[in-house]
Amino acid sequence: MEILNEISQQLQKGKAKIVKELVEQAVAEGIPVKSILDNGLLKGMGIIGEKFKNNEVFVPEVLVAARAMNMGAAVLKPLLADAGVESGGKVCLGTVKGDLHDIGKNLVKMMMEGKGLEVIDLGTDVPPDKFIETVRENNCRIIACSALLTTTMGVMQEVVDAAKNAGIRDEVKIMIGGAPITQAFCEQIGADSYTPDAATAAEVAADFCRIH
Ligand code: B1M
Repeated sequence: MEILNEISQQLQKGKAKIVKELVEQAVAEGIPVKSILDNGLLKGMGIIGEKFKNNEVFVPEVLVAARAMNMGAAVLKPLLADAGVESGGKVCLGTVKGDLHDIGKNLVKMMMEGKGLEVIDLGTDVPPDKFIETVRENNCRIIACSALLTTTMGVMQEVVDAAKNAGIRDEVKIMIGGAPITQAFCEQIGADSYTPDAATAAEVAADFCRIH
């Protein structure tokens, strides 16, 4: 669809205001929210990612594209929430220590809230102890960690160890995700779940909290 292509193009140029307006227009035209997300916003971000990898664009361009992505996603957020779903459990979510990538984490948050879960968003650069402290203070049932760097994914092992050391490992499910994460890594560090995308993460989290 032409408008989805336009969203992708404008996102790549970092035109946040235009992206927001185009997303609003796509919603008004009745295009499914998931399609706007996948074929507009995420498609554009994927192309920027490839260009970043190939040194065709640099950090400033990626940052403005990320801002456009977040503004477009914010329009979709209320539409992802299932009306009338009661809060079914608390999730403590963050990008791990040393890692500042938050676009995937923000999507996970949106999708989880759409499933009726209450998400405590700790932001980025979150040390293991902060996850544990938040679980204790808020009685969270899930710790959800995101990492985008191969140099920070090891912090997820520290989160699992910190939960064990704090004596709360049996009370909390630990979910992990992010581009470098795999099922094998999940098993290796003793986490409970790896999911490849935000929508699946929300489904698994809802299952852990036994709400559907
Ligand atoms: Co960064 N960066 N970056 N970056 N950046 C990557 C990740 C990289 C792959 C680019 C590349 O070289 N090809 C590379 C990592 C290489 C590696 O580790 N092997 C990289 C690098 C090297 C860096 C810096 C070191 C660059 C530098 O400064 N020299 C630096 C590190 C800063 C830091 O964190 N300490 C850096 C900085 C940045 C920006 C600040 C410029 C910006 C971040 C802006 C922001 O997040 N607010 C940025 C971006 C945007 C990217 C790319 C281009 C896009 C990432 C993204 O947002 N994707 C990325 C290249 C790429 O991925 N192709 C790259 C879209 C997002 C929706 O996907 O987060 O994967 P993602 O989320 C997915 C799934 O992974 C999943 O759900 C989402 C889909 O539904 N998911 C979960 C995510 N978390 C989950 C948790 C779950 C379940 C699923 O359960 C809990």
